[in-house]
Amino acid sequence: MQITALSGGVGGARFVRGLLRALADDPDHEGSTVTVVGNTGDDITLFGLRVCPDLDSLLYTLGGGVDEAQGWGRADESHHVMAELTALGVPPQWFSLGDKDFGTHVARSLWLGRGASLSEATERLAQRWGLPDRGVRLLPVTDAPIETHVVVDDEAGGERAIHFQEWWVRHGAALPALRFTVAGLAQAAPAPGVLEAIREADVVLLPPSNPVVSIGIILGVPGVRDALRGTRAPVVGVSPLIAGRPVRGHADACLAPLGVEASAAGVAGLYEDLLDGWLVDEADAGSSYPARVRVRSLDLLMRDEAGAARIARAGLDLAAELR
Ligand code: GDP
Ligand code: FO1
Ligand code: CA
Repeated sequence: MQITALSGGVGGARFVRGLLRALADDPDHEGSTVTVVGNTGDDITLFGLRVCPDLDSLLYTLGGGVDEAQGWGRADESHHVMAELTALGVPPQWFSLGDKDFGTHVARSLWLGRGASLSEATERLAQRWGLPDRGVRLLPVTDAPIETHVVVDDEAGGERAIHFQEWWVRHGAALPALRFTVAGLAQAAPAPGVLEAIREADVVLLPPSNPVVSIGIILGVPGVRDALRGTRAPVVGVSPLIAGRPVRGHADACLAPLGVEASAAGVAGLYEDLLDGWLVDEADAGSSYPARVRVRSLDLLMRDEAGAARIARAGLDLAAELR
């Protein structure tokens, strides 16, 4: 079976790790392949290096090297390079990169600088993390450099755009977002294999990633929505909100400027006609959902890999019902 998942960083990576566990535990899914289309709107150039947070969360989580508590960055990290950059007064200091993490950014930037595409650089990193051996292919949604920016009020009664990471990390998403823009999106084509992975999938999964700045960015790359509308595969999503709140992070602050209710039903509406099935937490079983969407409720907390596998299995079961 060919499974395609669109994913952001921490939440998506944990879900995909559970999906791999569910597939490994089920003999019926012997030989299944998983293609993960990763969000690149979070990407940022720092200290002259290209940093791809969501791709790196996916690489480290699926490769077994992630700082489990954070869901991003490497386990057992040190920060000597950052300390030296701080001593040298080199900004920014609000985005903390670990020493091992710097290795990823130096290698990726070197390869890109020599003319490799982001897909090619990502493939080399995926090999280092053993993803092919796990039947996983990780594709950036596009090879074109895109960046999500957040438009906020400036002090003079006007507006200014800041990089998503500055809004999310430096300001903790506390500055009210007026709207999101994605620099470079109009020129962005889906990376090689992305549209085929959606069109030829047996199942397309939307993990409980941030619906606006993770899944939303992927859907905004020209061609992706049409491919999702055109695929014969059932599209099954997992709500990132439980009882009206994100499990972590600030997805509610991302939904507000879109005028979308911070709820499982609100997010289902945001995915509108793309969604065939929707997994919601038991707390949200009683809400009303778009008529065309088949809803299943279950405990939607991924407390550990087994919990994520349980949810992934429910998603595959719902997809089988919908096929
Ligand atoms: P990011 O790019 O690092 O922000 O990660 P994602 O966009 O992939 O996922 C972030 C989303 O995952 C947040 O909106 C969380 O609410 C959601 N999330 C994290 N853990 C869980 C969980 O255990 N269950 C569910 N349903 N959602 C979760
Ligand atoms: N998140 C933070 O809250 N603080 C940080 O200092 C930070 C550093 C960082 C470095 C590399 C990386 O790949 C991710 C990092 N993140 C940090 C998380 C990052 O903002 C999130 O993973 C997502 O991009 C948010 O959707
Ligand atoms: Ca992200």
